[in-house]
Amino acid sequence: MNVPMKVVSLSVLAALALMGCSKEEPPPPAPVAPPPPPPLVIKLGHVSPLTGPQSHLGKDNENGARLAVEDANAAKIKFGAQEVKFELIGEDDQADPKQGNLVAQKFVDAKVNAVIGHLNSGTTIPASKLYSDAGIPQVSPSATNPTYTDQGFKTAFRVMANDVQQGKVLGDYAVGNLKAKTIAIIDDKTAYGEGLAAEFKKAAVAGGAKVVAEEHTDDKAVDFKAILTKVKGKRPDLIFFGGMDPQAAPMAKQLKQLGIKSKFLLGDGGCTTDFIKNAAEAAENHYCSLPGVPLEKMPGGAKFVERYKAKFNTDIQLYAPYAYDAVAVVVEAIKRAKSGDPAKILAELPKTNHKGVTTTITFDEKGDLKDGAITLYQAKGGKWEALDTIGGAPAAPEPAPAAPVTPAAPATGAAPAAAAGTPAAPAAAPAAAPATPAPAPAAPAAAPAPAKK
Ligand code: ABU
Repeated sequence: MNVPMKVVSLSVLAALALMGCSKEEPPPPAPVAPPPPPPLVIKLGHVSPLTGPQSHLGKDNENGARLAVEDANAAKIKFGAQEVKFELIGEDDQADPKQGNLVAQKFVDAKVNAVIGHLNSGTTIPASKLYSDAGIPQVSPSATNPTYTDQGFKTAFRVMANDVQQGKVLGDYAVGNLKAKTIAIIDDKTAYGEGLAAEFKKAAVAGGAKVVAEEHTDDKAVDFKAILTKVKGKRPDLIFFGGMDPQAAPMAKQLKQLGIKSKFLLGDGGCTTDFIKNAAEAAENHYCSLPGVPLEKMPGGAKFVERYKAKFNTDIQLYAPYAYDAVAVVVEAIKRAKSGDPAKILAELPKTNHKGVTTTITFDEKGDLKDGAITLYQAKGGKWEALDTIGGAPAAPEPAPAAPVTPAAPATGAAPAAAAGTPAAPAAAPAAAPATPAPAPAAPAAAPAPAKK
């Protein structure tokens, strides 16, 4: 019995010893960082015509917006520890007001944080009521009818000059520069075409021109021979068309076929790469206007052209840089708000002061671009050449010539300051940037006239 008792006692002692050891505090666990919160996804609705005659313009807008969203995501914006991810939801409104409202309702139901669009005034204006009712910020890159921002909606903004400005410039130019005394006006009965034609007429008549014909078509028509034959009988010095390039290009061809020698003047809807391509030799010498400065004079124009072409393997049609800027001002507002809440974005948008691709963007109290410019172009040798730019941000003052400096002998052997005795570098004034060869027809070659008021 003794031996087993000894064994038991030793076992008990060993167990107690072990228990004594296990009473020691275990090492504290290494601190584990809490997992980062999931990214904040900000949904930006983009809407333009992606099917139908204006699909090339709609795609152009969407491309510009996509590039801006890519850039915003590449910037890896964070609110505290939370990463912000921007998602572009692209929709097609077919340039049709009814379809535009359906898309707008879809965006409202999806609770998008902001809308970029629509492209057309005819869709932008009715849809803006839905966005206003839902408190969703809307920035149109291209809708130019003044009604859009005249309605008093706190949600409505645009990043290009409107048609009150554009119509006046066109009317003044027709009378003052093109010396038109008799004018025929054709429009496509859309909010844009009709509105621009009305503003053009106001200015042309005020300048002393006589309107000898007023005709209307629509934004699906391609045969204008009946209208043009009537117009021909009035022998106008100039024909103005308020509408888009799917109509403007065949109209130019038919003008030529009918032997009509009148000057042909278009607004921005006809001032496109496709007008030149589709009207071909019938485009030659015709005129158009486009809100903004020529692409190669935009602050970020040259780089944008390069990136756009590299990414989409096509030329800019018209509004892509404006769509880029429209996204960028929303992204900037979101950054300032540190929130994707539409109400907070809306509180920030009026404070916008954004150095964009197209210009420095600030808004007036209605949501219109301040200091918008309008540029006039003429079709020459298969591209739009800039003639003159009216308005725009005041040019930066010329730098004062640097006072002659006698370089002092450096006391320490350091190289003299590089600026000593050399003229000061000119301030970066976008409108004064040297013209570069136009890579896209929408980016015409050298503009002879500087921006002026
Ligand atoms: N700005 C011309 C094309 C777009 C619009 O309908 O206003």
